[in-house]
Amino acid sequence: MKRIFFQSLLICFFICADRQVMAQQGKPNVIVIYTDDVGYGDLSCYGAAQIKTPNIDAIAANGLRFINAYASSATCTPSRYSMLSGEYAWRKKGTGIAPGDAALLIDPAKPTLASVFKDAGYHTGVIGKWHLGLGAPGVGPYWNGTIKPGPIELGFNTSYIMPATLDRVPCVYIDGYHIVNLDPTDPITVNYKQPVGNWPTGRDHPELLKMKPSHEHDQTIVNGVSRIGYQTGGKSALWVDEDISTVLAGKAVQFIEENKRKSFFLYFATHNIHVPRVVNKRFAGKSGMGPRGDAILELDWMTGQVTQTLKRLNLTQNTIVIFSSDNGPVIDDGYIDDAVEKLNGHTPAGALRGGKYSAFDGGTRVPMIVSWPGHIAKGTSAAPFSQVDMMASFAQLMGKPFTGGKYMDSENAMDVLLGKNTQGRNYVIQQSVNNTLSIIKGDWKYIEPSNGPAINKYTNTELGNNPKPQLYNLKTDINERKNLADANPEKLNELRDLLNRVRGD
Ligand code: NG6
Ligand code: CA
Repeated sequence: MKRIFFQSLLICFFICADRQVMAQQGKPNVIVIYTDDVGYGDLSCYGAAQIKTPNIDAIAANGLRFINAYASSATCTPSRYSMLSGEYAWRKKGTGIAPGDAALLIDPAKPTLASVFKDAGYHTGVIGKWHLGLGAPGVGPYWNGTIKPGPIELGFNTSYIMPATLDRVPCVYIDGYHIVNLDPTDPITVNYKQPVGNWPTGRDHPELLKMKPSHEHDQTIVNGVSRIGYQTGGKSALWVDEDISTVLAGKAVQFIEENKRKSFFLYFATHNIHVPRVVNKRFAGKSGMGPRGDAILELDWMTGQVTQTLKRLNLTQNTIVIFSSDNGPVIDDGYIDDAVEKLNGHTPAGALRGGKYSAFDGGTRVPMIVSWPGHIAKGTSAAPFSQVDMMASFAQLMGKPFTGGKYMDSENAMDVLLGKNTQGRNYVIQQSVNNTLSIIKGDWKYIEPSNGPAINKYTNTELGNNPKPQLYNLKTDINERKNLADANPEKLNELRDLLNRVRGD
């Protein structure tokens, strides 16, 4: 009798456990591979002929490749802010390119892309570039102690990040609330206003540099590369640029392995292909295009580490992978790395005008690939998509759709991501580095008048600023050459009014 009871208990346990697994299988895992400064023309699946990105291309071959997908902004911080918060960054002051010691920019009291998943029972993680500030408002990060609030307060269970950019101090990883390998007897000091300590700078000691700055980037030297900002102390915690791809890919693989039996969301924010482009020796010199091309190869390898892990763990069918970029491409972004000299006919922005920082489409129209085998038909989507919609889209998928105007900027575009809706967003808004806004609706794009500079003198990028309103027909003029503002005042007014309405003017 007793035996039968225990046997039935055991059978019941297995049935229940199985049900649980089934329930979890119904919910796909989600991985967002969010790259840094990868342009519309930088991948072979987007037409690049000089460089091969087989692992990224394989995602595209098995998924949906978007040709009208947009980052919200032409620089990193505001694009990430918009994607993770569901609110356009230009609604909040101080969300431009953040210094390395900025305080947390996203309000932890509000839902985020991460909390959408966490609330649905997912294990959530961020690995890689953060660049959204850390620590309390007005205080900032407490480098030598507990660094909070940060990703964890925004809904990430796991956080392994680099605080800002590759070219900004402090050059350390943060695991959870603490700097990795920090020796308490060698505390870290960071300053963005004045020199601290006695570590050499690129300005005073160019002879110590293995990669020299082309503009700015001449402050504290770490690992033979001078950065933006001053740092002293924390020697044992410093990252080694050549190893970052291995470290971050390793963390991503570990995250997937550890959570293979749960539903998980991973925001994998790669450091590639931002400057300084100091790749692992396995990739150095391999592209024939200098460090920028080598960084693309390294990024492709990192992507392959993720997709191969999914395959090995039999998770490919149950995982949505989204691959995209935070802003358009830049060639010389501050270091002498042969990027201009070795372009060799490669066009990082493809057929688009401008690049990173720009109001022209090169600034924000980015590669975006979505795959979920068995659920998303393979192909190309021309539907307009804005990354600000990720949050409401995944809230919908999680069965907790947003209602009302509380998240007014993020709209549910899940059917667009799944390839079921080919119309896409009614309009897309873009923000340039100097906050010039543009709006695209149908074939038309309006760039509001701006007295900002026409060219970024450092990077030699056309910024798209013009004191006069600009109106382009992207269908017939993808390169934004023929300003039709005078010829088509009705369209101009329609788009300007729509932009003003969304902005709340
Ligand atoms: C700019 C830096 C650039 C890069 C960028 C941030 C100068 C002149 N330029 O201010 O090198 O670091 O900030 O890039 O300092 S982003 O992709 O993180 O937005
Ligand atoms: Ca970027």
